[in-house]
Amino acid sequence: MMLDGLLIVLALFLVSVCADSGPYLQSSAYDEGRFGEWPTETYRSSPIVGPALNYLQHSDKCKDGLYTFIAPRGSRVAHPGPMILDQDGHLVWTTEYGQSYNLNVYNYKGQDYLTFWMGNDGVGGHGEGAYYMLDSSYQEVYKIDAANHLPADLHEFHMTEEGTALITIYDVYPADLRPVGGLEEGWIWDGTFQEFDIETGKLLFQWRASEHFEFTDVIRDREGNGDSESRPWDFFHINSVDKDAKGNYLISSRYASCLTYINGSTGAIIWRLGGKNNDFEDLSDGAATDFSWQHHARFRDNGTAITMFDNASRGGGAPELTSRGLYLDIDQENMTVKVRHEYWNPSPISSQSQGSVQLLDNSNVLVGYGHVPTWTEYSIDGDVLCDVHFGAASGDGNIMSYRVFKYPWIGNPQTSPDIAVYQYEVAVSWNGATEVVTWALEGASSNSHKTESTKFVTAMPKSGFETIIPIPQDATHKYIRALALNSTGQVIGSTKLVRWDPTSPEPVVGRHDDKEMSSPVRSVVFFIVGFSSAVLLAAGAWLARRCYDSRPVSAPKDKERGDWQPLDRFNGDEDLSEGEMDDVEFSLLGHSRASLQFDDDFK
Ligand SMILES: *[C@@H]1O[C@H](CO)[C@@H](O)[C@H](O)[C@H]1NC(C)=O
Ligand SMILES: *[C@@H]1O[C@H](CO)[C@@H](O)[C@H](O)[C@H]1NC(C)=O
Ligand SMILES: *[C@@H]1O[C@H](CO)[C@@H](O)[C@H](O)[C@H]1NC(C)=O
Ligand SMILES: *[C@@H]1O[C@H](CO)[C@@H](O)[C@H](O)[C@H]1NC(C)=O
Ligand SMILES: CC(=O)N[C@H]1CO[C@H](CO)[C@@H](O)[C@@H]1O
Repeated sequence: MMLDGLLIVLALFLVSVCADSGPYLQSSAYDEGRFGEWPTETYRSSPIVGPALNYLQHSDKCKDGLYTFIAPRGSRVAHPGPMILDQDGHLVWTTEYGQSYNLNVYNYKGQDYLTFWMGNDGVGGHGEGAYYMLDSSYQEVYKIDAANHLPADLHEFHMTEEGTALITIYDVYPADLRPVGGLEEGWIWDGTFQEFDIETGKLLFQWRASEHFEFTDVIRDREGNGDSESRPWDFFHINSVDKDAKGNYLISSRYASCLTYINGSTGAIIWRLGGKNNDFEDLSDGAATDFSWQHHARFRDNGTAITMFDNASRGGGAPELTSRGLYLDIDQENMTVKVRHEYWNPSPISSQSQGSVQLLDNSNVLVGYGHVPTWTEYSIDGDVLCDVHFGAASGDGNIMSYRVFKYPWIGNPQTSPDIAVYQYEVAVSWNGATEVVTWALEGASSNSHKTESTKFVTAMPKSGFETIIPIPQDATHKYIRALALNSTGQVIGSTKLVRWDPTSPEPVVGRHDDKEMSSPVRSVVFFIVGFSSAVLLAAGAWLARRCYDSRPVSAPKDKERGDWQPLDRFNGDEDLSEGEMDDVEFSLLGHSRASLQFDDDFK
């Protein structure tokens, strides 16, 4: 049974595994940290570094054509930034934005946007920054700050049905802390949220926890904070905001271990679920209300249910308590709550911060484990379908993604593809392009850029982030370029025309120009229809044979690149000892080092 499963997985990955060397399958070497805490995928045509994943479980039921959206960060992530991965675990897009959070997709005015937070995340376990909205060509269209000159916090950016945005803010605010043994003139980080109009920035609603909560309502005590403006007490720790059809809000307070339902016109508390002032009768013997330090609370099923990530432990507090995804039925009339489903990882995870729960359209449930570099896709009933690591299980909290989501996505970058040619192989990639189905090589005798002088050489189906295309031994062209073809065989992009000399000891790399717009290419139906099937079949057979010969999937994947040299000196350095690794990473991170001073009780 197990073997059958493995064979199926092997077959699934056979083609896609070829160009990119990952993902790994049930690799203990990976989880023991033998490829480093942050195993990466490196490429020949691009200096971009992608994550290498380890699939502990895999099922066709997770193959829904959706993309996975993560923002890996932490001191061990060499090139942090938002990342899109395809359903086989290959990188689709990333840009080194730095430590970013909460990568999501929202449809706004008929267009899909990537949304994520960027800023200084070293401010007391939350952040001061802004949200960015990138369109399908990865251009920054909106940069969103909070209203009233407040900095946007990293924990929430949620768009409502009406096209307004909900964001969280941690505002330094004076407070009388005598009820909790503090000063009369003490200081707090006030848990604040706003709803505003994205287009105009007009503030529609603002709410502050200190106006509605007593300081004695929360679970976390002051822990030495609150005596000065430079060291406020984060008493509430707001970390999610949702809005229902009635116009009221659902917020999550990590430090009160409760969810609160808030009147959308007055801001008054309507009810609280969990924590010290729970208003619900728990029909599941406590299992529906004993959540703690939770994240990402969302109304579901038109307000009759709630999902959340129940961390169960905080900042190393109780590592024996296991985090779970939680799907609750709530009856707001009779004030009862019961567990509909729980989502438990097969190898118990105690995530000390962050995390998310997403209900997918096919009714699967995606749980992101926040502080732990894992995401798991469950059936609605809680059976594990796919269990994926994006950092070594032996790691120590240096790789995390605040939340993890899956969405459909179409990316048409404004850059053009990248190419590298060495001996009789071409490597080609196009950061962010989702519509490429086939790569076609063209040869030319000069680089005069006259398209009439280029001739078709060969073609390969796109596989992974980077596709390797063998050049036929009888080719005699002096110049080579690769054309990107979409599913209807039309050319949607072209690399530079690069010099090809199979006897050259150096690879030739043709990188796109960072500032360029789409390069002009012939917009005609290429050879692909008809002729293409023959090419694709031959290519597929070649690809399958090549993979089978060279890559025994059960063994730890070696990162041997033959005579190819990595473009970036960090690339392919997975064999460095731990000590050497530190130096490389920190010199690369350089400027962003200051923002890596995490609060010990982060998020
Ligand atoms: C919210 O407050 C308004 C104004 O006081 C009140 O009319 C309404 O019933 C409240 N809504 C809920 C759900 O309590
Ligand atoms: C959703 O809930 C609202 C308010 O409770 C109700 O008016 C509406 O009919 C519900 N919609 C659906 C589709 O059930
Ligand atoms: C509340 O309880 C009553 C009595 O058990 C029941 O008839 C009613 O349907 C319940 N309300 C909801 C919203 O389920
Ligand atoms: C392929 O690209 C062409 C040219 O951009 C476009 O007109 C066509 O709609 C694309 N085909 C698909 C299936 O997207
Ligand atoms: C599921 C789980 O482990 N729940 C725990 C959440 O935290 C509270 C308080 O620490 C525990 O009592 C629960 O057992």
